[in-house]
Amino acid sequence: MQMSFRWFGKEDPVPLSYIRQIPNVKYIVSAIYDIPVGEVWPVDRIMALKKTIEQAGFKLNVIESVPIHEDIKLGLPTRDKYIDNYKQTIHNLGKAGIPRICYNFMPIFDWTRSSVDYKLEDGSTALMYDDEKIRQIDPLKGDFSLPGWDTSYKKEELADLFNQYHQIDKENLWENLEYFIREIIPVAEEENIKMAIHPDDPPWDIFGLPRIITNLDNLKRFLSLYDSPNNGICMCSGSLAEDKNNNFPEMLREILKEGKVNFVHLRNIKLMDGRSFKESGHLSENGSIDFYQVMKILSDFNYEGPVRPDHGRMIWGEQGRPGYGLYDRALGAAYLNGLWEAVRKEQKERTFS
Ligand SMILES: [Mn+2]
Repeated sequence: MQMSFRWFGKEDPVPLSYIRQIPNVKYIVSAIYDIPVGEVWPVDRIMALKKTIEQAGFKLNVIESVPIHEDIKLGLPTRDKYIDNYKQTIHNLGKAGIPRICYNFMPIFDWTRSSVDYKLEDGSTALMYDDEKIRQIDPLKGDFSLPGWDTSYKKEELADLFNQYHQIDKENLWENLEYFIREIIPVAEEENIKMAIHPDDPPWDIFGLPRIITNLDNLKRFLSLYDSPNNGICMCSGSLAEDKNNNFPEMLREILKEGKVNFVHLRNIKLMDGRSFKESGHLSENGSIDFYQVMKILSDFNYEGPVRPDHGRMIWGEQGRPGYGLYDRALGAAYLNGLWEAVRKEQKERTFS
């Protein structure tokens, strides 16, 4: 298992030198954030990022994310140009020796929450999703902006995108995803890069926009689009467990069985009434996911790929990027390290007794 940590580049308030002091973290997950969606990532920019990370004592093991242009998701005639660009970016990442790419296929919006500073009982703050509040929001009216939204859209552009998505149902989105996957996975194979699709967060339709990477059946359907070790999944515990019907440890086992887990995100969430949930510390008893089970399953399958502690709470007065402060993610890493050591030693004892 490669214990990794997400870093947002030189703008990140958390420096690499601090991350270096978290036990067992030897890998960095990062991206180039100032290249417009759909443009090719130049080799020299990738090499510069890699060099910065290696000079700080890490390996760059996952690019999260290379975002996908809306024209690809919408299946517009212009998609081929953007798919060509995406292929070139995969080639360039391959030239730089990057082994994995994470991406998602959510229309318009990335992760969605109603609050980024919801107060938990212990005085820390966390991201939270209040289903009632989200239902009341019309993203085309008012000045609402939620974390995770691409703020580069003007209102008219957003309205235009919504109109285009009104013509798209889930099956159309599947077709567009399949078209994309059939084009890019052969390139990923050629470059020896493992692709990992991130599940939709939350795993249901938002603002009438279709979402399809949501549950075990859909993960399996996704894998059937193109059977290759290079076409895999980022098993994000928090995103998938937000749906009460999803049993994350069970889903993880199923996808590991198929050998298609290419990345793992580990964070806990606490389910609330209806579809609401709040994010919590990583400890199993603080949330709704049993991380002992999760780590045991990863160990049973001798998972050797990357994992990272996902969103943390804001604790000890830290100011920073919501979900991506240093302290609670470091606690998460330490906790996951402890579970990992225990399950590995248990497994060895079982093998030799
Ligand atoms: Mn995630």
